[in-house]
Amino acid sequence: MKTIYSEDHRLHHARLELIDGTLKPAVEMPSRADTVLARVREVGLGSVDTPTRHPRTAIERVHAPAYVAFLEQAWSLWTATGRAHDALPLNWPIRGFRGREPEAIDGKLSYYSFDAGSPITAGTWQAAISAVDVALTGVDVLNAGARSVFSLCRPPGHHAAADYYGGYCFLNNAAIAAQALRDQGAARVAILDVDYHHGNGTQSIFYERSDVYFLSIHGDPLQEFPYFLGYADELGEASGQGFNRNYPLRWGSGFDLWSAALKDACKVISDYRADALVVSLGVDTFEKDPISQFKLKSPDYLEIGRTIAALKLPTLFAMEGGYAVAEIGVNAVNVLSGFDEAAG
Ligand code: OKP
Ligand code: ZN
Repeated sequence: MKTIYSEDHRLHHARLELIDGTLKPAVEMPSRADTVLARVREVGLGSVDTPTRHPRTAIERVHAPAYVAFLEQAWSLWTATGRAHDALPLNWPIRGFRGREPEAIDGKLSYYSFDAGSPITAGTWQAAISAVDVALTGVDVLNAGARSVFSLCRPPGHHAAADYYGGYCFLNNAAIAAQALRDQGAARVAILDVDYHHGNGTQSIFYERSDVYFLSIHGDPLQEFPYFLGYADELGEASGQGFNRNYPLRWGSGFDLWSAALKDACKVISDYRADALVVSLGVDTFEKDPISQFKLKSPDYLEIGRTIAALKLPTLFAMEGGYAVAEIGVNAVNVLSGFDEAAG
């Protein structure tokens, strides 16, 4: 399959993130994408193409225009206050606070985020819109008739909702791709999120809709980030009732439990009669991932790809997490190779 990749991901390079109560080097780093691209080339997965620029309207089909404008301006507002280091928020409006957007940039960072672990840097906006172009160019490849495509997005997107960022995610690449597939003719789109963390942003974007079915396999929110969404009883609301599925798994879960969840999710997708599939491809389920607690092994990723291919759907893989940098290439590309092998 073809890979879509942009060098612009490098423009987002956070120095430090707040983790475990201290500032540590950010785990969501440019070398992650470099390792995946190197592996794509090493195995000869297919051609590597540069994305084309897409109109901002595709982003605003998913994200609130005021939020997109905030992301575009955040760095210049932050540096206008005399700071040259990466921008982080420090407090949030919990129960009883007002939901009004402040004028001050520090207040805006709080208003538009849900964690203190997602630095905004000088190039975050440019990198984020390029990652969207990587996803939307993947949609173009599918619409031109390809069976599958790999959008090597960075920064990731699945934690970003219509109007907030967090979890290293700013614009929701997978959601924007799914919406573009809908807008370009697919009646029903399924999004399968296999990242270790719950795709809270994607779930919330489509929670009241029946035309995009969201399914996620992830660390149990009782134990794992983002903690406040991702339970099994979240089944969708209003018109979206019955079109959302979560598979929370406890810390320490291995491929036996994980693949049973995947098989159930694939049955649901098959019964839904989706026209296209978007896979939020995180490989932080790996046993050696530095911030995660599942126990998947490298060969398991081949099997994931084969299982997804059995759905026989046009499939867009959008890169999400995976922080064991040495193995992220092998693991991500194993999914794609397993898919290609089974798709024939
Ligand atoms: C982004 B993606 C770990 C702290 C977690 C945020 C994780 C964001 C993951 N103890 N901080 O879903 O891979
Ligand atoms: Zn993750």
